Amino acid sequence: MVEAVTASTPKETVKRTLKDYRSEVKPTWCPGCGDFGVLSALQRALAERNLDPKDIVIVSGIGCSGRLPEFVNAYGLHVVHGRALPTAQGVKAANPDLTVIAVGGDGDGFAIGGGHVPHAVRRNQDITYVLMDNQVYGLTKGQPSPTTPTGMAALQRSSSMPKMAPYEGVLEGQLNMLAMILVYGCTFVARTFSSQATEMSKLIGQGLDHHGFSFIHAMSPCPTFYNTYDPWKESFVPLPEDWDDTDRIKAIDLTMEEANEGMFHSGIFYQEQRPTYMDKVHSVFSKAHGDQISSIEALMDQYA
Ligand SMILES: Cc1ncc(C[n+]2csc(CCOP(=O)(O)OP(=O)(O)O)c2C)c(N)n1
Ligand code: SF4
Repeated sequence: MVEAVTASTPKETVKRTLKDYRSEVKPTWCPGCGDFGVLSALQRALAERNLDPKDIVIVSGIGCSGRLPEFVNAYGLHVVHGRALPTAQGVKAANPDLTVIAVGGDGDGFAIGGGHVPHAVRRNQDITYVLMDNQVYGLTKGQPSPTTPTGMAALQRSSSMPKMAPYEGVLEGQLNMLAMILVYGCTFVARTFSSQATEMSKLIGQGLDHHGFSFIHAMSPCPTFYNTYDPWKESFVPLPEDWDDTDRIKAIDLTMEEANEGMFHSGIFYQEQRPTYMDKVHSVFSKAHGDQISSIEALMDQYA
């Protein structure tokens, strides 16, 4: 007997697999680049959530890492250097139903784009920012970035410091990205390593599930210009099992200790629930309009 299809009959759910999130463009990264691990971890997190590719927008700035959106079957925006976050916030504000992900490198995010980070964080838009940190400018061939360790002499062939490097290494101080993002007030902060694919995928997924701005510090080596695979394998340790991820001050302290001891913890440093920017916009809207106009969409329709 054929059952009648009614309005209440649930629609057939399409079960997607990993290949549904692969675009036709093959990655152009160097062999062994950590960004391959980040790409597959992100694709896996999307597949596990069975998200419809047409509802996903990935926004990137410029850099090797900035190429990532081309390799994912989803909407992608490859924008001006350092401007992934403002663009991603605009996309989310225009259509809050979309899953919006910003990606990019340490140079893109914390050098030229560094002024945008605190404002994206304090707005707490529901966006996931995957920061692919290789501690170097990869695309432009090996100049030091804001996260290159001070004194690093491995970049001595860098064209930006040809005489200095063999004697002193990198002269500038190294930014502590996680401490900064925690002080800015981020509502979800995690770190992971591209060689630990399962954990990276899990943490990116938890960032996607978080209602608010999530920051994933995805450490992703550049074997061509600054090969950190071996030292990072040694220095990555999971956060303690009894880690309290609701204590922001403790999380900041830990990032300072790490900087002194040359180690990295992986896992969720901090998380809390707070209203997002769009939650607040909707709340203001309903106070201002009461029952007269049911939604922002209805208000906009008046001008259509
Ligand atoms: C306005 C502007 N300034 C400088 C550049 C040159 N540039 C392109 S990518 C880049 C840095 C890339 O480093 P990072 O963001 O760490 O990404 P990676 O290539 O390491 O993934 C720079 C300085 C540019 N494209 N546009
Ligand atoms: S230069 Fe470095 S960051 Fe860029 S693709 Fe090659 S390995 Fe990756």
